[in-house]
Amino acid sequence: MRSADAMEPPGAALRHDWSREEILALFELPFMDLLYRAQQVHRAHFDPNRIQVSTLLSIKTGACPEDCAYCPQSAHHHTELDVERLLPVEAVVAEARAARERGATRFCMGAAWRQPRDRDLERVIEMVRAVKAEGLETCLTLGMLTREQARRLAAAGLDYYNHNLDTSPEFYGEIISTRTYEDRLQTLEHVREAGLHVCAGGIIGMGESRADRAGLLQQLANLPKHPESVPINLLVRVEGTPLADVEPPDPFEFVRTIAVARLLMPASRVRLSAGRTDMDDSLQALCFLAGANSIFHGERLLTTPNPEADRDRRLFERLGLVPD
Ligand code: SAM
Ligand code: DTB
Ligand code: SF4
Repeated sequence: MRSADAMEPPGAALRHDWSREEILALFELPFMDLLYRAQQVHRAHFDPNRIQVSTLLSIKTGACPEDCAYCPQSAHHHTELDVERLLPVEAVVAEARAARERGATRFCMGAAWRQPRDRDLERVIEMVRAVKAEGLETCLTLGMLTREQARRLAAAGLDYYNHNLDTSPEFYGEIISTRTYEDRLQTLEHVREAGLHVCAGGIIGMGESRADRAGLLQQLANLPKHPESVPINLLVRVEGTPLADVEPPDPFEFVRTIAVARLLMPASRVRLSAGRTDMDDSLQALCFLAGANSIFHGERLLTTPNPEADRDRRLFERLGLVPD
């Protein structure tokens, strides 16, 4: 095993051969050393004062056949949620325009599907074309994709596809039973092969161990190519889901996870994703210091609240952060 001290200096070639032990050694560094290293690597690849801003919209909400234990949209759980069919294209475009006016550069559309039907994909493709025409980058998260579906989306001009691994292969079975880890890896392969940018990350705070957090990051970093975007979500605990009462993680452990993601995937955007409403401004600032350089902006994620636009604007001002 290589010790954490024997790592390459910032700016060295990207690696895809991380062992679980090496990653755990990073997690175990004294907090100040870990953050210092993460900040060094961050500065070697990015302007540390700039941040990418995406906005999310749920284009089809709830009644999902999958049983993801964290998710308010699963039909297996009893949450208070207004189920909504696939939105009309015009409604999506209106939301995209509003997001652009609030400073977003990427518009991410999410659907509560196991996988899209080809018929639904037609309308989603229209959405991608229309949102792009508004001058925004596009991202979709629709569940599993076949090779052919990924190709069709790429041909339509889609920029990013989000598909999360969520957790380690070992813990995965505690969270989802209706699709396998291998299914998820296969979708990521189809997305990559189609030439789309990959957005893949996971969720912290589901009762997983540090070894599981290391396992998630190992899977992401050891993909043949690092995802361009790595969302790290703090579980939003929603009443009616099996994870509603899980103990929240130590906030510093969350920051450590961001820092390790930054060290393993130096050139990727690490997104401080769900869970910001449960964080105060200092904790968010620590996440940015640890290497997070992307957020979801706007008062809703897919179905749960996100910080108010004004609060984010003030936070950016106080920290001197400039949206990309
Ligand atoms: N149905 C598609 C799928 O699962 O791939 C796309 C939408 S799904 C809501 C997108 C991602 O949101 C999930 O993979 C999960 O990582 C994240 N997510 C869902 N519920 C969450 C929660 N309560 N807290 C944090 N992240 C959550
Ligand atoms: C991601 O990693 N997080 C976003 C996005 N990708 C699709 C979704 C977060 C969802 C949080 C729960 C909700 O609002 O329903
Ligand atoms: Fe369905 Fe996606 Fe929620 Fe899982 S995470 S229940 S697949 S919407």
